[in-house]
Amino acid sequence: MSRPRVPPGQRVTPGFPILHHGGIPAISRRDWRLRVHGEVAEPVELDWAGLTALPATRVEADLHCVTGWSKLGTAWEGLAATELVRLARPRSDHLLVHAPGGWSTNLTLADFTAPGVLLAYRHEGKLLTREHGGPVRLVVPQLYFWKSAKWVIAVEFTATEHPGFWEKAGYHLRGDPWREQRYRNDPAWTTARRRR
Ligand SMILES: Nc1nc2c(c(=O)[nH]1)N[C@H]1C(S)=C(S)[C@@H](COP(=O)(O)O)O[C@H]1N2
Ligand SMILES: [Mo]
Repeated sequence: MSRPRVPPGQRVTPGFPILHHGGIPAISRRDWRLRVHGEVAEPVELDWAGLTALPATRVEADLHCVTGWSKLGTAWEGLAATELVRLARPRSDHLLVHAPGGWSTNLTLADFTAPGVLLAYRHEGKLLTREHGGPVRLVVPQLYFWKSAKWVIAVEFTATEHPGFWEKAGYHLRGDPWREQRYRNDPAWTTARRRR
């Protein structure tokens, strides 16, 4: 049996809304750095040249924002998150993805290394725009789109699970759209009922 393309409680939008907390940080490709640190055997620092010298992966993803819009069939290119994990060799199962201004989101190692998770720098064949998270954003296709951190500057492996920005504000720690894990206390199973 095949499941529907759109998760419960979502509506497809033809546009590409721009959504984030706070302002749009101005990070040039020349100044951008990614640090992979914390509970890792091998801390990693990558700049733009280093990132784009690594083999790129192309992924098609359906995006599901927790506010209710979904955008289907988006194209991304970048470094597979599994490659970063291969380089850094984490010693823990939890991580925080950091953006400027103190914004972060938490992921498990299993979600970070799931198929299709990318440090993306191209979208629909073009370099990623600043509004959508350029120079480099995360794309985590299997979870609500808030987990896809824009303007990624660090990945910090942590010994235990630490809620990120929206997770501290009451959103779910995992955020699986197929199980409608919108808010912290939502059950871990699918309900047909809309909540907002
Ligand atoms: N750094 C950062 N990344 C973020 C956010 C944010 O506030 N800050 N918002 C998230 C949310 S809620 C969504 S829906 C998507 C929106 O990405 P878009 O603006 O490219 O559509 O970015 C996610 N990544
Ligand atoms: Mo969102």
